[in-house]
Amino acid sequence: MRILQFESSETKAKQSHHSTMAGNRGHTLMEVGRDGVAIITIVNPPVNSLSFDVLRSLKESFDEAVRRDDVKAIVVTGAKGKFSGGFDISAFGGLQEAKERPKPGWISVEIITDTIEAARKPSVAAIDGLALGGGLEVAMACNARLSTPTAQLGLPELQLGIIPGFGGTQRLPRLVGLTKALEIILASKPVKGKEAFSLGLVDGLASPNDLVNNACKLALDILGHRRPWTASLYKTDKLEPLGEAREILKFARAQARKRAPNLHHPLVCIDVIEAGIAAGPRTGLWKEAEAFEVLLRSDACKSLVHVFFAQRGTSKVPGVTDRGLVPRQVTKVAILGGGLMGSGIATALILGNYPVVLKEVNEKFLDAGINRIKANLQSRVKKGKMTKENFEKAMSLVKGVLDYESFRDVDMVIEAVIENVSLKQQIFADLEKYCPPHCILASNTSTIDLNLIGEKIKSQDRIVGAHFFSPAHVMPLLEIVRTKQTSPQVIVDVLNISKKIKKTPVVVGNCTGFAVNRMFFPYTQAGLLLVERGADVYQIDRVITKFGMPMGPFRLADLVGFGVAIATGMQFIQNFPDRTYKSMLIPLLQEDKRAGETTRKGFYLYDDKRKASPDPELKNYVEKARSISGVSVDPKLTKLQEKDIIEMIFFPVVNEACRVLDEGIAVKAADLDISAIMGMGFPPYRGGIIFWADSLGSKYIYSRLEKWSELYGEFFKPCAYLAARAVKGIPLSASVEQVKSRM
Ligand SMILES: NC(=O)c1ccc[n+]([C@@H]2O[C@H](COP(=O)([O-])OP(=O)(O)OC[C@H]3O[C@@H](n4cnc5c(N)ncnc54)[C@H](O)[C@@H]3O)[C@@H](O)[C@H]2O)c1
Ligand SMILES: *[C@@H]1O[C@H](CO)[C@@H](O)[C@H](O)[C@H]1NC(C)=O
Ligand SMILES: *[C@@H]1O[C@H](CO)[C@@H](O)[C@H](O)[C@H]1NC(C)=O
Ligand SMILES: *[C@@H]1O[C@H](CO)[C@@H](O)[C@H](O)[C@H]1NC(C)=O
Ligand SMILES: CC(=O)N[C@H]1CO[C@H](CO)[C@@H](O)[C@@H]1O
Repeated sequence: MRILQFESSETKAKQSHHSTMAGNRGHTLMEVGRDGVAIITIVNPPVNSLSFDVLRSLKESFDEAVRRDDVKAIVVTGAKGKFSGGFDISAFGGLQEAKERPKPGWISVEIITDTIEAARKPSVAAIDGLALGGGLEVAMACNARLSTPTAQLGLPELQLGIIPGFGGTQRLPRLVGLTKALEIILASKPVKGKEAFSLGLVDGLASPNDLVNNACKLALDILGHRRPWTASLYKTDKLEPLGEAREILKFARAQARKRAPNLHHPLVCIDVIEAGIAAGPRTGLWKEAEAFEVLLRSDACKSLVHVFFAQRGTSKVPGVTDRGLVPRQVTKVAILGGGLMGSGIATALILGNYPVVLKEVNEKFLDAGINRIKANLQSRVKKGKMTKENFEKAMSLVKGVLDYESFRDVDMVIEAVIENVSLKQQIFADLEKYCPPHCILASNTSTIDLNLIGEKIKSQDRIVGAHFFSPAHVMPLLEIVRTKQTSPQVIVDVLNISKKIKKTPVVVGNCTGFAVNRMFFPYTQAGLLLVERGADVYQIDRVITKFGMPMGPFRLADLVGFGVAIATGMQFIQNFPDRTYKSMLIPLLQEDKRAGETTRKGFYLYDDKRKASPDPELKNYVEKARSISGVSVDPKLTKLQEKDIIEMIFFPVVNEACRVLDEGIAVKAADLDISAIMGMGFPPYRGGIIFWADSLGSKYIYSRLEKWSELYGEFFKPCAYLAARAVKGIPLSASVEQVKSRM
């Protein structure tokens, strides 16, 4: 191992402090070893993100390294085992509002290209942990790269509505070829060090301990012409000839349009890459800088940056996670019920490395449950997401049982049996008997009141809802449902588990449908109301899909199945009679054995491959439903504009979301944004349900709903929460305190 020897007279560690902005956000450190290699370390915890301060300091360190006679070569690395997580995302807001706007090209041309890549001394990036976004772009500007086999390298910028802005669109294709570069950039998918090496993105691999040492040697080898001194920007050997490149780009454009027809920035990214190939990398760099500036201020970028922070903010719950509580160790989890839900939850847990006990009522059901888990895992093996070896390991974490004997040392139980109150009450009484006193008692119930379930037992502070979405091992959201009695410790514990099993948690209160299903109940309801008054089922679904939802309300009802749809409908009618629209359309279809996709007939007809097509017969059912309701066709609603359809379907959803906030079911508006995106597939580039609503304005939404409630009834009536914000013209995301302060 290389020991850095420092002589205080010769070697001065340099720390830059540029405080032009409020506070200092990171810096670089430079140390020069006896071998004459300057090691520049990026320091900005937790992920060494590239703030303006870091970038300025990086330039200064490079300038100094080039100037100093005792420096022969340069190594760039990141502090504490992480190269860099990329451009500081929290600085986006400042850039968008032009608080700090550096001149275009200051970073990508002046620093990355003309300072780092053009330095008269060779530089090597030593990459451990992660080199993402701007981090990888800095690394690509060095003359060579070494990484650890497990480091993550990628350009995830498109996920944030922008394109790589520090030369990534130009250098990545030149290092790994166009096809692979497009794959990495368009899918925002990082590659591991090992793969990066096989692609030519890095020039060698090293263990974390040898990394910097080997990088220094490599830098000196480059200086001594034993290894090539390469500027990535001018490499051409990996780049396809222009004609071939144009074909690849054409294909990529078609793919991008198909995958996300509403997104513009992936196409801009492809254009910028093409500009560099056709007119040279320097031109490409300037195109990239221009496009970056424009995209940074786009609605998609603002929305996606909001989502980035909102997603990380769901696990911050006032009054719960700010008390200094430490999550307790959970080493073993029991699951009751090996049905669709139970086996999905078990799969999610073993994927998170938790040993699981699965209890069923008899051998037959137990076998079926275990087999479902097996099938879930096998499908991952098939997709290449899991090795055969890890499959065996995962299966060994499950133990099937028929009694409560092995519940004596479990730390958490998740109940996922059929929805039957007296059965669930019996189960919770048994659990209290068999499980240790600290054990968390969770239920996957969607419709039954948790307080009712816990009524018969003493340990109500241990009861919590864990509402997974189906299929539980695939869907990313977990609603953690607390009652008034649930202890903060239990919530902190479940938050910790949800992260380990890679779910995004939202903590919600107890109400019919919790946050997601309650907010989206009016989605189908509004559709039914419009159809009974003359709108077209298939047009509604088309417009809503074009807006960005994975499915319109009718295709979704088919997927869920009318049995479930009617059952949940009843719940809502009971709990919110003032605003449920009672249509007979779904019951009429159900009566005729058209119960949705599983019966191959619902609003659509389904072929062998479950492809949906419109059914001309549907209009007969619509007419029948109409005559039962006694409503007549409104000519205005037969020729709605797309904008009207979108608003008439989603404003009732927004209205219900406002009630969810008003009742304290969700603790903050951003949590509902994430719930809508991860629970219902609301398009993230619109920022989530409330963020989108606020882009239209509370006043506008209120006035539209008010008008429709006069025309079409209570269903549209704007709630008090919405009214209070509309009156003052302030956002729906404004808290009660914020509304008060605007008096
Ligand atoms: N510049 C880019 O184009 C770009 C795009 C996506 C992600 N990233 C970076 O990659 C990192 C890892 O991504 P992930 O999805 O695995 O996230 P993650 O949630 O795993 O993030 C890891 C850590 O980064 C912290 N973090 C969050 N926001 C940050 C910010 N603005 N600046 C610095 N640190 C922040 C988090 O608190 C967390 O501890 C992100 O934190 C982000 O800095 C950069
Ligand atoms: C869970 O809690 C433990 C402490 O009990 C902590 O060490 C760990 O980092 C937490 N995990 C996550 C994913 O937050
Ligand atoms: C609910 O569970 C109880 C207790 O196990 C049982 O007696 C009853 O028949 C069940 N009810 C329904 C509707 O399945
Ligand atoms: C829980 O939700 C149910 C159904 O809406 C309701 O009847 C009950 O009062 C709620 N309990 C609490 C404590 O909020
Ligand atoms: C909300 C929820 O997931 N409920 C499920 C609990 O588990 C049973 C048994 O698998 C399902 O039938 C419920 O739908």
